[in-house]
Amino acid sequence: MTAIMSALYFHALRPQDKVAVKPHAGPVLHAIHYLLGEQSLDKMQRFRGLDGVQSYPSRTKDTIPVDFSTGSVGLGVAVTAFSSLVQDYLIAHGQVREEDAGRMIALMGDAELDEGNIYECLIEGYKHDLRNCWWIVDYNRQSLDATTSDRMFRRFDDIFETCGWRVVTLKYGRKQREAFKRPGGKTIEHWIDNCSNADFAVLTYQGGASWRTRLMTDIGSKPHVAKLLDDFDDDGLAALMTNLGGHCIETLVDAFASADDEKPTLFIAYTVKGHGLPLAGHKDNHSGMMNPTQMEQLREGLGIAEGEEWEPWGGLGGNVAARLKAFVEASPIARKVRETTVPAVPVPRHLPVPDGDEQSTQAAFGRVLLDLAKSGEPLADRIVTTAPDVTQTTNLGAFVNQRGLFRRQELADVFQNAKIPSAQKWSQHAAGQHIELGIAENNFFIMLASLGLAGPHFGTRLIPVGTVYDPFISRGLDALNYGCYQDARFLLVGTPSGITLAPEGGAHQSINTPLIGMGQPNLTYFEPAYADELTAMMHWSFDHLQQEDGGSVYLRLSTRSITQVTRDGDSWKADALRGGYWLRRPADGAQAAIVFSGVIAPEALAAWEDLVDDIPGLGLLNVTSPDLLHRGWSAQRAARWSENAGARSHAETLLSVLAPGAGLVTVLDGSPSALSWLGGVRGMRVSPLGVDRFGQTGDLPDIYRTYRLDANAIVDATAELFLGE
Ligand SMILES: Cc1ncc(C[n+]2csc(CCOP(=O)(O)OP(=O)(O)O)c2C)c(N)n1
Ligand SMILES: [Mg+2]
Repeated sequence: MTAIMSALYFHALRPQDKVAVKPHAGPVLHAIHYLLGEQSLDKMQRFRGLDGVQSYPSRTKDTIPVDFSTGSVGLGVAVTAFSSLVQDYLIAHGQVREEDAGRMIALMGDAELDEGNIYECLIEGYKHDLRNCWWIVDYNRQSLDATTSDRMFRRFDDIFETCGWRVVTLKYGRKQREAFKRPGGKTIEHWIDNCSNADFAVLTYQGGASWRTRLMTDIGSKPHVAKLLDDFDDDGLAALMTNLGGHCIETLVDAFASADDEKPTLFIAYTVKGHGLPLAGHKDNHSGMMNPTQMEQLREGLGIAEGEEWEPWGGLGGNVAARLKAFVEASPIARKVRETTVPAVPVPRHLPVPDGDEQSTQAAFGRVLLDLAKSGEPLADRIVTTAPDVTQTTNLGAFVNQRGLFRRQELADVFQNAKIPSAQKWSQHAAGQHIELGIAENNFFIMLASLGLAGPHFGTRLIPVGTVYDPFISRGLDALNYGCYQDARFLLVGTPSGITLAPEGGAHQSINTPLIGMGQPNLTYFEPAYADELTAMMHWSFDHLQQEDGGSVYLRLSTRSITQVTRDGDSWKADALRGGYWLRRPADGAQAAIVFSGVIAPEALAAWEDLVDDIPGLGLLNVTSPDLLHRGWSAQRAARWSENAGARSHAETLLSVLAPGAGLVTVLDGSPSALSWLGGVRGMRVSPLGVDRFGQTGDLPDIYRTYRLDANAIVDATAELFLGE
């Protein structure tokens, strides 16, 4: 990676290019910035320690410019392709100039090619006519555990070329190519080509003498070979045999220069893992550490005096050091475009609440977006919607009808042209604001991550809104985490959700997504029951996505149409946006409350009405965000050990109206543990209802009864609080 990154950062990179550096090459990136004077000695010395250089490049925690965080292999590769699509979107929308288009580059390991998300990305990239993307493979034929399979040799060429990529293989370094031209050289080249990965690794580890013995045994009798080998001493022979393309600066520089158009390009740079070190080639070297003697030998070999290990130009004579310093300071990385803070897109003061006595949160979501699309608000122009083949069934359709699908080259809606009636316009053009993806949720989440980094990456904001069937969040979960880890900003809508999707059956009914919403950092999860709650949450989200200390938002919605409540003013709203509000306020010191989230509201309300005469002052708490309530509560507990002690959490404020020993019945269409923890806030008894086994098909009343989510179950659970065990 040192040679690859030297050639890239000090030669080939352009100021507007962005690079995802594979996790284990993080130290090289930091070393480059150390040479530039942009990384401190202190942080370098504390590599992998608290406040030191992060083990893997991190956008949010490292202080040098990091274009993409990496760590989960495969994702840092695919993200570059999606960022290139985002760049194309911004160019088409006049937010970035074509001449400022950068290359999105991934530096990757060969074992990353085993990750399925790479191939999902290749297919999606081809559909969207991907350009300006380079993937550079450190092809050391080693993964973590061992050497990789020989059978894949050259298969990658076919796969990538099929998907429209150019493949540039850098197999031999300059020294090798020169030797191959000499008498006997072709025979050695042929031998290398047929050598297995494992054999090559073993010989590399063993060194020059072993190379000689093996080559003499295999091909020593062929014309001129013995003579050619004799021209090299053992060290020279080892250096020749491992002078692969990826270690040769000239070869790398030429290869990068050869790809000077916008065609996506895969560079397969052959390397040896641990090149130049005593553990080179050993299959167990993945976590290999050199011992102190080996470190000393390395230092001496590089001509660096003891105590000068951290000297940026250590080991070089004065003249060479000065020239190298000047070279580095004038190199492309020094001219790299730096990220700046981008002004926020104004959020309208008010979003109209969709009307209708009966509504589902999913339909209301579609209406809010449609109204925005028609509104002429600047915010509407920055919204980009995306979905993995579920645009229509998640109610994005109306927005897409208004704003069109995005595609660089116009593509007419053939059905529309043929005058065949259809509710959904499907014309694609450069001004479109919806990016339709194939059914691969990993791609969807990496797309959201890329869109959500438009501000820092391209200096212009987008407001990404993505919809996915709630259960299939799990399919793209690592990619969702990846987006959040780099603080990309997007609005994620998981819909429909829960066993409320009754006739659809267990495979489509999400159960644990509330826990995902609660557990995922940098993502605020809301579960609205009513259309006005949803509208308030969307309004809040459009602002939150753009705040310096904001984050992404996840809305868990439903297709179940429920009767809306009549409101007495707006006083509920502030509390709803903090995680919960009393839909029916309890009497001071009340002995019990029903606590619910989301679509189960009618059942909770019916149970409350059933019980309120028997349990005077019974409360009905609508938890709009188990996530915010829990975060606030645990943050307040943690704050007891810091300066902010004393501030009461919203959960505690809400529950403090009840009697200290009151009982709670909690209920939601999802894992009961999303709400049952509320009992711990003030030490109350809890009877938790929810779903903790797989669902199945059925009519809604049957399903609610079977899974104990109906009003009767809530009434029973409340009664049990008073009757005891
Ligand atoms: C998704 C994921 N699974 C597992 C790992 C653990 N891991 C780190 S590096 C690695 C193998 C890397 O091999 P390769 O990509 O060829 O890189 P090399 O170390 O050979 O340069 C693995 C399995 C990870 N980082 N991410
Ligand atoms: Mg490898």
